[in-house]
Amino acid sequence: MEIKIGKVERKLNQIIEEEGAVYLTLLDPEEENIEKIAENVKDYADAIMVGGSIGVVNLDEAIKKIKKITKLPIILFPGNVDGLSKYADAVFYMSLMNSSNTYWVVTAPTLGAITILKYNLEPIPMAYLCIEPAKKTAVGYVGEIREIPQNKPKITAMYCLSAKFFGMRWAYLEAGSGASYPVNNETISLSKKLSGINIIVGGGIRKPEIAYEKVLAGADAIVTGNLLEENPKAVELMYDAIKKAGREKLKK
Ligand code: 1GP
Repeated sequence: MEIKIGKVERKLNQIIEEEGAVYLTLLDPEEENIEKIAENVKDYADAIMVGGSIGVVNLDEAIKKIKKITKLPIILFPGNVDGLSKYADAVFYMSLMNSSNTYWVVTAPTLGAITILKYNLEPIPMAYLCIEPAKKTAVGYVGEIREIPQNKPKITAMYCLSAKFFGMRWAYLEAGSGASYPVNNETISLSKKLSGINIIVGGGIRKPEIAYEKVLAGADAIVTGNLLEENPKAVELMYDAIKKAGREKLKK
């Protein structure tokens, strides 16, 4: 049986092919100003991720509000089995591979699988890897991680290769939302080189020049969350830097 790649993932792959990188914006469904943030990102994001590590209450309503503002694809980024909504387009179907608790590695995604099928959500298979300093952020605590040190890029890269062998097409190198520093360039480039799968980088990326570096190092997607609460200009500058680096990467 041939495994079919869904519409949203195909679109992301096409942007990566044509523009070198995608910009994903992460919206917290509990955010009071979600409409305002959706307004700010709608002309710059390639897709909107919705989710977070700490419980969700208003997910359906939040997604409906975003949908009124933009037609951008909405990809769920569930922190647990309650992070699913039939109003979204796709879901990062993820395993927190470096958790010490098998619940986050495989049980939570398994418990969510039937709901994903019922809601007709497009699953995008992804390894979720929490890298130093993620332990100091919410995902580190909730996800009971065995934090991967930044000075051991090979460990992250080996997880990415493992993810590829498991059939996952994406790996998310996560430093944690609000991290004091992002994943380093060496980890990104080695992960990309060894696995060849799509590499998403997020956590602690606040400056356009940092996103620029990450894309040149090999990131196929950049995620920002906290930045979106700043002025709308910050999103535009971030977008410009990601696309500029993407174009340069394609020329290489
Ligand atoms: C969290 O990587 C994302 O999962 C976003 O992090 O909020 O630090 O941009 P920031």
